[in-house]
Amino acid sequence: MTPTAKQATATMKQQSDLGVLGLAVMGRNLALNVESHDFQVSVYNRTYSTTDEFIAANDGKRLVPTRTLDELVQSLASPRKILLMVKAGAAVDAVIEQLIPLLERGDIVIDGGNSHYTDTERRDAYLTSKGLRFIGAGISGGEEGARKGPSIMPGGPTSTWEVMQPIFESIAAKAEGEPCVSHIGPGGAGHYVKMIHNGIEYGDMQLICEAYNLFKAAGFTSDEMAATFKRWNEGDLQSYLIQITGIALEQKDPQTGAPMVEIILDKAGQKGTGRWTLINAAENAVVISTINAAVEARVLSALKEQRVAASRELQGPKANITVAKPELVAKVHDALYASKIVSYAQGMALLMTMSEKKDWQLDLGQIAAIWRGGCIIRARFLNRITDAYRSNPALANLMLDPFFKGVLNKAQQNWREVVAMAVSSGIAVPAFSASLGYYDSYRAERLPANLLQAQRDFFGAHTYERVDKPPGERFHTQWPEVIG
Ligand code: 2AM
Repeated sequence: MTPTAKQATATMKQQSDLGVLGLAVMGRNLALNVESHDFQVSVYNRTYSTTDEFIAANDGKRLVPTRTLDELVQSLASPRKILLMVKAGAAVDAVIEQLIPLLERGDIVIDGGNSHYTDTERRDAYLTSKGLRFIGAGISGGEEGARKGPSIMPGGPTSTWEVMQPIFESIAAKAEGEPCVSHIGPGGAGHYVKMIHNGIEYGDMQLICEAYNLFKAAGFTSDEMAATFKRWNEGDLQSYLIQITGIALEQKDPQTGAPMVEIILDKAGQKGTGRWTLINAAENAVVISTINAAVEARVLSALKEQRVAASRELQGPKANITVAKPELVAKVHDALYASKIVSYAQGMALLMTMSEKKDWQLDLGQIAAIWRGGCIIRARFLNRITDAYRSNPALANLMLDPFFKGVLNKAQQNWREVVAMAVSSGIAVPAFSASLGYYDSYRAERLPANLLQAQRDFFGAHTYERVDKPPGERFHTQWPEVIG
């Protein structure tokens, strides 16, 4: 035994504070993170060799390997706390079924995977009916976040949250000294908020890609682009995604010496949380056009073979960006910032709608606050979102907050010019233009929906309201008959 192992053994408790079930990379890193905060952690993996390797690689730590679920359960202090880090879907249900007969009343199961919130609601009701307690916790931050401090979005009863609070708060990322975790709401609220986080992440990523694409069309080198993103990371666009974009753009391919990014195939994958967000928004009639554009951009990117063929068939203009580089950088900055605000405004509107529908009482300011650290969308400007909802919790739309309104009003001219430039150069900017379309629709006193209502009344006698009569009073016109 090494001296550190001896030392650790001496401080080992009889029973562990937490069990981690599932030792893929997220589970392993979370177990190490919890252990590093003075907790003793029991670990279990279906395939024992993984547990064995994990323990061997972490000699001397307060980790207890267990071979069976029974052994895992017996190794935990009461009330037992078991963090499931298994693949979302059927595996979660399978593991829960196996745990139920082994657990005692009041024990706590936490699902830390990317489960769909409706699955979480179902499991919450099921486990509650068995006298057990359940937390559905969205965990964001990838491998590194899991190890060093993720953003955690736990949903479940307040009393269960209170039991988990010390562990969650100690392992979460810290932003300006505050842990990036707080009780989101009951049932599926935590996994729901994590889903929206991922949708927003899709939007942020696509917007950055559109900025890059414009720079590329304007003849920027990768190093010039890298320098631009690095500079932006010092200002109001500061965020993890801008930061890693700057670093990625200056990376060279060791084999060819070419910029790494240009060697990577332009065919994006997705795991589905963005799509879930779209489905939920459609079900609730909330517009999230920026996230929608981002998800669809990935879908279109995956049609690489079709796109290559179509590029020889369908015509477009020659890219013609004549603006001087520093001026272009300033304009694209504004387009990106404004589009990003719109994307968050849409995401927040969806959160607010669902909060009301489900009576989750989501604290939007607090949600933005726990996204400031640990997670993929961490960014300086989230402080502004927190401030916006703290000063006006009933804010109808984030764009109307005095700070964001000021930014949008200042940026809108450049934003339009960027979209116009892209359109006239034949460069697709689906997320920039979806955001601008939302902005222009939302701020329009009068939309062409009057004509739409006329059409509906024409073919379907759907009736309409009049501008000169009180709301709710319905009218119908005898439209001329259409011949043929
Ligand atoms: P494994 O190493 O035995 O495959 C991510 O896939 C994690 O989920 C892994 O730790 C994996 O265990 C675990 N996992 C997947 N399906 C499972 C199941 N039905 N029961 C238990 N663990 C499962």
